[in-house]
Amino acid sequence: MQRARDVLARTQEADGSWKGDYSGPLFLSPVYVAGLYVMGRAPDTRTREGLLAYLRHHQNADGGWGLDVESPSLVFTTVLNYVTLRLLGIDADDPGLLRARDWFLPRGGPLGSGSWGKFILALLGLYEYDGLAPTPPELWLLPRALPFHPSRLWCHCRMVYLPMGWLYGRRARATETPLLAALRRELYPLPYEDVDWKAARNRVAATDAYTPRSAWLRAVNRVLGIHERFHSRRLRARAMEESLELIRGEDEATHSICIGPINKVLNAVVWHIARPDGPEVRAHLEQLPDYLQRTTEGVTFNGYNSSQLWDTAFAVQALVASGDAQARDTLSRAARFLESEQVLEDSPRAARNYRHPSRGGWPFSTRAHGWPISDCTAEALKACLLLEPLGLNRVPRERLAQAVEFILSLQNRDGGWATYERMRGPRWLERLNPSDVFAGIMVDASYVECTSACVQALIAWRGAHPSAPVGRAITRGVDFLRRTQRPDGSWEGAWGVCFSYGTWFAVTGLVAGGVRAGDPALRRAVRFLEDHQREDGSWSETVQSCRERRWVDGPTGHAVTTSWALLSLMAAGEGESEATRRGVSWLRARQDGDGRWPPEPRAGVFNRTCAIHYDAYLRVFPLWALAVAGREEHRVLAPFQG
Ligand code: LAN
Repeated sequence: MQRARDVLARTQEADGSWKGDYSGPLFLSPVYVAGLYVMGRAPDTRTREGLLAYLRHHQNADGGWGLDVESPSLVFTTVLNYVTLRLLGIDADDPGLLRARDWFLPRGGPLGSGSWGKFILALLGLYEYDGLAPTPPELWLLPRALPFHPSRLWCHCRMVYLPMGWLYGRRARATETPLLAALRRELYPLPYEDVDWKAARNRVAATDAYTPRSAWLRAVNRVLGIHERFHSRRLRARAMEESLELIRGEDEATHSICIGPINKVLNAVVWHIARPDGPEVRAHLEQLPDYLQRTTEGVTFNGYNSSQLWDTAFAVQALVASGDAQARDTLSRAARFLESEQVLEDSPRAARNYRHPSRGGWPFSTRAHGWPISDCTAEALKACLLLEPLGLNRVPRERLAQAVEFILSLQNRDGGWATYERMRGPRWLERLNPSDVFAGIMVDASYVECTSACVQALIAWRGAHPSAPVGRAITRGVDFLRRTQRPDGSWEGAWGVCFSYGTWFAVTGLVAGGVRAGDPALRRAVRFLEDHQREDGSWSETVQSCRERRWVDGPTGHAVTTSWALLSLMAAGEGESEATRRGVSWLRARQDGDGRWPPEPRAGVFNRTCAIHYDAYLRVFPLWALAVAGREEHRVLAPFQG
């Protein structure tokens, strides 16, 4: 534990946070490079070389690229990364590119790509807009009360489709160059002129069709296609203005960082076209490098501007569990970071921009990012409340109370919590998911992770302020956790891999909520985990679990999975069991001499298909599990237990 604590202390940033690699997806760098190209720009030499090295490193043996660095090849990412290498100056007869072409041509090239790939190619002039499912900006002008108004979509989804709608309305297209003309010849299995674009709308290769297009979606696309043929110009102009205004709102609320990597780039392209060389473009270009990540394998585009707040909140909890006396300096610097990153006001013109009030919340990365999240707020609040009795918390009481208000304002009618907002749209909207490659992107629904974190934070708050009116919210949250247990005793995680992650949240949430060891729900969870323990005492789960929605082991044990399993077992009252003892021995034996655990597959995921790297998890969760195992009372949140 001491060595693991030292590793955390050594890797802390000057501002008190932990800032690490948040890479993994392989569709983000292409959006970045394509966006720059449309804007008549290119990455600087060092970045260019890094991007090339990274893409070369992560080309699969079959010649393609996966959705993420661990996934089998998709047409979407193979075609986009092929184009990226070409835009960065690699020749078409490069052996790596020849292998890529051999992989994607039999699958139709761009014609087989998931829909977002087609859109980026259209922007580059490598695909015709006629071959896209329409994304008319007029949807924003529909009455807000309609269940499918875009403001009801999950914020990440609506913020991607907002600039897409504007760019679609404009039929935006890069200035023609000889390279683009050559690419149109290289990418397709038939001459570009002979492509049947209408038919191409409905085409998608089997590798890219994770979420099949429903009959509903096909019908909606037909209606939108008819609208596109006959739409009124005046209405289009108004819709374009409205979209641009909302894009401006997003830029203002996020200091041009934007909610995520895709709308970051697309908004920049929108401004490049709407106001070339205007102040908006300059502001965007200044923030773009925030998303670049230098790794030992080269340079890539991160999934967020950072994961700093999230990692810091967890690091604090692990360090406190391991004994604060040895980590006071580290904790005190972390406390300063937590203090400086709370969002203190609502975003500008919040209602106009369909934004939920933000005051009191914490974001995933930094305050400047401007989008606070339910569970990030909850984990930060838990961390502050743990620091309070140590005399290290710096967030004043009124501001902690605002965080509690923020959490309460986000509870859904089903008792659970979603991510950034309350659930706004009906569940059937998921049937209209047009992305092909992702699942669960349409509505922000309740998740076990967010719900557990919020329940635990409210319980911690009540521990410090017994008269706080949070009892009903807690009870409803606990009911939600109970209701979502699967028949096999597990919970399915949405943002980490997968059942071990979900079960850790659910069990610790239930136990914090007063559910006692021996309760049938906990007993079933314990049985589930014991059933998945490996011969050597470890647990192992891969992102394939999320894709297939059943537990899939990796070839070796994983320290992060093992830690989640152990933390669950100990919280459920199994601190002295044989399974726990064997798991702890495995975890200890796995630690290196310098206090680290060896690298292992990615433990983060989103939208059920894409793996993402949480750099701090390997430093935080094993320490946390060992810390709890070393205590007499194997409790996870000793001070708060309800
Ligand atoms: C994230 C990052 C943080 C994450 C947690 C807070 C850990 C989670 O508990 C709730 C969901 C959330 C906020 C989350 C949602 C999906 C995100 C935003 C990401 C995984 C980071 C990147 C991903 C985003 C959707 C990537 C862009 C792709 C699209 C499909 C729009």
